[in-house]
Amino acid sequence: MKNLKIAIQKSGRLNEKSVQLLKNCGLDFENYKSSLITTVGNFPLEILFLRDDDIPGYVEQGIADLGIVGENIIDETESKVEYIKRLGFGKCTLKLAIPKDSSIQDIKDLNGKAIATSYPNILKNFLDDYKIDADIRLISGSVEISPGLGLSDAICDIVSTGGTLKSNGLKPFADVKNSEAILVGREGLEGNEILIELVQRIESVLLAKETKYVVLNVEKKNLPAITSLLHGVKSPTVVPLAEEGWVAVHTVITEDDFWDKINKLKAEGAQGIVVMPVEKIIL
Ligand code: PRT
Ligand code: ZN
Repeated sequence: MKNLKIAIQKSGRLNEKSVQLLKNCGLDFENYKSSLITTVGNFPLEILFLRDDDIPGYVEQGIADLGIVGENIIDETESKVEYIKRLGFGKCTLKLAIPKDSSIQDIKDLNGKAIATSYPNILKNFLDDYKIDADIRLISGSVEISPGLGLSDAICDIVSTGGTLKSNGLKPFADVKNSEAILVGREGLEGNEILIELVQRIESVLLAKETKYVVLNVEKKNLPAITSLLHGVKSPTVVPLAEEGWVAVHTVITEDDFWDKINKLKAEGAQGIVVMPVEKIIL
């Protein structure tokens, strides 16, 4: 079968995590910063290293079969690509922001105002939804300094921690779009066996990342209360301890309700709780 090609960011915020995800899928390749393309040794895949802005277009045109790129870039380039999997990293929000002392209070107040952004298409669609007619000024970098320079009344830019806005005297005003890294594919790739295998591996890596392996000790009389709190992959494993009347319980817990679960387990008599990372889960 013909190798698939996947495009990932060459350098920048998504590069490291994209490379790590593919490596965690068991793919063996050299991450040469200087080359544009590398071949995976143990899987029918080639990796293209590109600027993130070029990835959706390459996938749309079929030069790459797959790509890992921020949703913000897919939307801004208005590329026709298939969403295959949300990857849970590169999370950020495209926000409107205004100077701290701005008189703008409502989205309607943006009428006739100048807004600097690197995302003119997404912003235009957002403003159209609110029937706002603003002057969108395209700036390719350092958007956050434009109000201070008198170039705009507001900005529309990517925010993750909010630190950049704050240090430039700006405050977030409205969320335009949430974004995260997405695995996208060209049209017509459905049913491709290499893709199916790759997606299966990605899913097992993502699932494992959200999960912790937990071992705890509990007195047998408290076991029903403990097991009622746990599901495991199928159900928890219970093994006897050398000390009479005690058992060890092995299970997995998801990250989102981790501390809540641990506190409930402690309240029901769990002791010596050991938590370990999980590498992969194959359902
Ligand atoms: O060279 P290339 O074109 O490939 O990269 P790039 O410089 O255009 O993009 P890069 O590497 O900065 O970001 C790649 C992708 O990461 C983006 O398209 C988003 O999907 C995602 N992402 C996640 C972010 C951020 N977080 C982020 N914080 N992209 C940019 N930022 C910038 C933002 O523009 C602002 O300048 O970080 C600043 C704000 O950060 P905070 O933490 O101060 O709020
Ligand atoms: Zn870019």
